[in-house]
Amino acid sequence: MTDVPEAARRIRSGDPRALARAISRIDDGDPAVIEVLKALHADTGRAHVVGVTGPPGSGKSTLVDKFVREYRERGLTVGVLAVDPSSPFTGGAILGDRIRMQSHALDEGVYIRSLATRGHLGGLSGAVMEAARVLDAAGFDRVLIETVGVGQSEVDIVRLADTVVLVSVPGLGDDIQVLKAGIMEIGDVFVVNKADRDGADRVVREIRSMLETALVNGASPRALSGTGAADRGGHHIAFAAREAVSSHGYGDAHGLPPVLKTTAETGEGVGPVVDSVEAHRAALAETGLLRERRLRNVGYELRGALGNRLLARLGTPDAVSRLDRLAEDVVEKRRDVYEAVDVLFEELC
Ligand SMILES: Nc1nc2c(ncn2[C@@H]2O[C@H](COP(=O)(O)OP(=O)(O)OP(=O)(O)O)[C@@H](O)[C@H]2O)c(=O)[nH]1
Ligand SMILES: [Mg+2]
Repeated sequence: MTDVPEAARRIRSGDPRALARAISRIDDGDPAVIEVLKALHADTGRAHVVGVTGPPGSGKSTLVDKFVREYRERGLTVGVLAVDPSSPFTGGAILGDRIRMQSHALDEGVYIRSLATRGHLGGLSGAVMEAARVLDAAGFDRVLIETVGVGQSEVDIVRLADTVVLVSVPGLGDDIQVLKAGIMEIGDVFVVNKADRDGADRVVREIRSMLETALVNGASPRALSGTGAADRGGHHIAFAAREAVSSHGYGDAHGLPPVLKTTAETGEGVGPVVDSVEAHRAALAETGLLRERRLRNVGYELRGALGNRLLARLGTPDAVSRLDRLAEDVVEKRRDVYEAVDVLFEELC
């Protein structure tokens, strides 16, 4: 049994053991944690959530480690979630992450945790959202979420974060194409890491020209402002509110989001990235887009949660046999598919 008020109190006070416990329960999909999350709800919404995504091995963890340092120097506290959806492949990386984490181990203003999200009902993004809320309630000023940007996970981070840092590296060849396809919807701050390698300037130019092309091709403020464009992200504040944006130093004079080079290993270039994230944060707040973005993200979350609940109901023995009987009805031509769905929907909702 969990003493809910006590667990919530300890989380609010930032007790690392209470944080670890709650996040483990989220990770394991233990429904008992829901009461704790409910008790914390009123304490959430203060942290700025920054998603860091990009291809495997692009240096995200190294960068995040440097972001943490930079934020600590600026007097801000930081919670970090490293999402590891496919442990067989990233086992080594997790080990590397552990070593990096140790440099902050004695700092109370930092909490770092990886998430494997075994069997969470709400899927990966549901668990990450919940864990981020726990860190938010614990009072961390910034919550950084690292996810590997492959396929859908890039999109997921857009649905979780207030600001998305998209990391790329020189020498990936075709991967820039992958980036191209989703680039407009994803990044608020573009980082080309491993700038110590050949080709970084070329990648910067390529990203800039893609963003410019997108701007010229009618990336209208309306379509990108977050209203009426639910699925395309509504992400580019730079396109959406240029005056407010430039007054905060986010983006350039043409309304393009920043594209910056870093060498995460040495920390070179990291300060300006954090400046850009902070400028984006200020601009979001100023223009009202922060609220819009959060409304949209919670909308996704609600839809996902409802879908999961319905799926869970479909999995009960009663529902399974009902479904089997309806399938029989369809095959025997007693009902058509649409009628069968109507019946199921009526019974389940
Ligand atoms: N040359 C160079 N290597 C770097 C730089 N940043 C990171 N690396 C190296 O790139 C490798 C991967 O770095 P990580 O930080 O683990 O990359 P990641 O994106 O977190 O990797 P996954 O989480 O496995 O996707 C490590 O060997 C780092 O030391 C950099 O700026 N320059
Ligand atoms: Mg990593």
